[in-house]
Amino acid sequence: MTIKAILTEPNKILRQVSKLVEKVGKEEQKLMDDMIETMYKANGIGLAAIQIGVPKRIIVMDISKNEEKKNPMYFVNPIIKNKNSDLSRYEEGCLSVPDQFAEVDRPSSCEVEYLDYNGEKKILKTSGLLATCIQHEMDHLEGILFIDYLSKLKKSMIIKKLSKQKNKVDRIIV
Ligand code: GNR
Ligand code: NI
Repeated sequence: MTIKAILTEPNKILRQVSKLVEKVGKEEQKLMDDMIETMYKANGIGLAAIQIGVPKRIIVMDISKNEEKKNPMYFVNPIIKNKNSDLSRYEEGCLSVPDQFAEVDRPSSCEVEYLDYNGEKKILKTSGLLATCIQHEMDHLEGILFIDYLSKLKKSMIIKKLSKQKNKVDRIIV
C-alpha cells in the first residue's frame, strides 16, 4: 500500500467529474487500498479517488471512532436514493480544504447503491454522520466541495487563505 498526496483547493482537478468504473479489478482494489491508507494517515473519515488525482467513481470511508475496531467501507459507482426531505446540520471539514470547517445542511438519511470491494452489488441505508459523509464524498465525484454551499464571501475568504498557504509552501520548497 502507498500513501498518496491529497490535492487541496484551489486545484482544477478537484472540479473534474469522475468516471464510472467498468470493472472492479486488481487495479481498482489497489487504488482502494492506497486510498484507505492515505485517509487513515490523514485522520479523515472519508476519501474520494479524485482527492488523490484519480477521476474514478470510488469512495472509501471509516466513521468508526475506535482505533482498534477499524471499519473500512468501500463504494464503487455509488448512487444515492431516497434522500430524506428532513435535513441534518453538521460541521464539515475536508482533507482537500485543510483546517477549514463550516456547517452544511444535507438530507438526514439516504440509501446508497454501490459495488463493494469485491465488485458485488450492495444497498446501504445511512443516517447520521454516515449519511452526511457519503453525501460529502458523492459531491467530490461531481467536482463539488462543501465550501460551494457557503456564502460567496465565506467561500472566497477560505479560498484566499488556502491560496496564501499554498504560496508559502511553494516558497519553502523553492
Ligand atoms: O475527514 C472528514 N471529515 C468530515 C467531517 C464532516 C463531514 C464530512 C467529512 S469528510 C472528511 C474527509 C474528506 O474530505 N472526504 O472527502
Ligand atoms: Ni472532502
